[in-house]
Amino acid sequence: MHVDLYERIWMWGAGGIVILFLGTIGVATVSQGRLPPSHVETIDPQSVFADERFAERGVTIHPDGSAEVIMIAMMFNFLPNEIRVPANVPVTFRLTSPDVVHGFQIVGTNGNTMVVPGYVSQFTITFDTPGEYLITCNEYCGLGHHNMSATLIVEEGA
Ligand SMILES: [Cu+2]
Repeated sequence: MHVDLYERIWMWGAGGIVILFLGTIGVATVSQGRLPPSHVETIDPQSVFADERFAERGVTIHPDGSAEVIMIAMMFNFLPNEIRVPANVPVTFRLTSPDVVHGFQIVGTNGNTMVVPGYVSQFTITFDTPGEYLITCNEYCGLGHHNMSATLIVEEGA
């Protein structure tokens, strides 16, 4: 079958772009630890506040030194609104929403997830630079979306 030369060039060009994009994702996955959110755990969005997993919110330090943060993202706030975690230990964030889809982005870090009603979003991250970090909602969630933020304070380890 005859394929025109220009057609052939475009086909190889388009194929090359696909390989370049997939390669970029592959390199970022391996070298920067970028992973899609993969924690599938469901929750009834109507009873988030009564659910024992989210009844008590805040930071828990486990005996092995790692930390766990329980947080609710809702219109138009994060509960709790200010959290303190130690540096250089794995910090596991567990989030859910009682209303609409929100975002949870720790600005300047790799910590970023969607918070979808009906699901528990979970990811683990280690902060090696102490300081104050801004947490923002990066999914448009309504009229107060631009005010939806929280503060993360990473403290020097003991
Ligand atoms: Cu929001």
